[in-house]
Amino acid sequence: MIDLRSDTVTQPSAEMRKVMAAAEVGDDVYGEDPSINRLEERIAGMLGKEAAMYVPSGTMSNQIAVKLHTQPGDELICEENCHVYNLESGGIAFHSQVQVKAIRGSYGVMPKEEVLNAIRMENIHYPRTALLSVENTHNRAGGTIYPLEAITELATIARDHKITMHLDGARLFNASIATGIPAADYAAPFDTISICFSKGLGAPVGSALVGSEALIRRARKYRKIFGGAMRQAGILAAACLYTLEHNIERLREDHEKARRLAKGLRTLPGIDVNARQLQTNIIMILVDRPDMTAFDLAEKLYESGLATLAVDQQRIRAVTHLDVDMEDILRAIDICSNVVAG
Ligand code: TLP
Repeated sequence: MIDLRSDTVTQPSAEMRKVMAAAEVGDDVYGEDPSINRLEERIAGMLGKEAAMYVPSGTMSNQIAVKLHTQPGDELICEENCHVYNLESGGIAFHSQVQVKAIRGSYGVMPKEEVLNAIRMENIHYPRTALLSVENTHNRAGGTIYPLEAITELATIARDHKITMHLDGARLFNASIATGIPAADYAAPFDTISICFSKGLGAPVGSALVGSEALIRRARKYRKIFGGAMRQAGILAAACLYTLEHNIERLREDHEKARRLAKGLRTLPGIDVNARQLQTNIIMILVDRPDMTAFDLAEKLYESGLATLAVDQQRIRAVTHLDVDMEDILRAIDICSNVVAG
């Protein structure tokens, strides 16, 4: 099976497993796991922030960030298809009792006028606008990059209105590799950043929430409350450290594989890939055929040995990653071609 459902599906490599087996560990609830401490220091440094906290998932780091920046009854502004709002099981309401003002974006980018309009004035009837959340790269928009200029504009607006900013940077290194802009430059305007080691970087488990010393100290309390404080998890952190050493630069290979896949698929009747979405490792395959929906096509592809993810009636998501090579991509194109030809 060629698995293009997500870049979360990768297996730890033999070399990574060796590093994991040799990892120094300790009880992280006491702050005594050397591997976790090293990882936290390293990722904070890479993003130009003071501190970081290792957590089991990107969902947890996003949700802790929302909790950190808000009070019950507050409002959060985000793009309408973003992960934190749509794909975290209602966590914003469940954990933080916060409501969402969702803004329609273009390729994941919120028009700054809309963000300005969404900010609540001081009025007894209104919730307080507490947080602006940005996703870079944007998953559902097709791995699109949030341009640095657009982020800078948002930061000015947020500062003027005393609103904090969170970055869901699950795939921030993909943006950085694609544009050549250092991850720290993207991270600079944000109060907190969530980074995932278990997406394109290829670690089996874990994300980090990154920010100031003061925010991360408070975040550690929420991690405990959320049940995410782990013990000898340095064995996992060692794999994350390994990915920071070995797997960032190679993200460009994933982007190249995505472009190759798109090129092959575009030639098929009733199948298209929007060129503007083709910026990193996620491709949204547009299905416009009288004989099948995206769900039907994804099912047929699966039966033929290609796993993808239909996200709605018209779109299938395919994600390239380190466990598929160019040969797999060419085979994937063949499978699509045969299935579409019936
Ligand atoms: N995304 C997963 C699924 O949840 C859809 C995927 O396969 O892409 N932020 C972004 C932008 C994400 O794409 C994801 C995972 C998360 C946060 C959450 O990370 P995890 O799965 O570690 O909780």
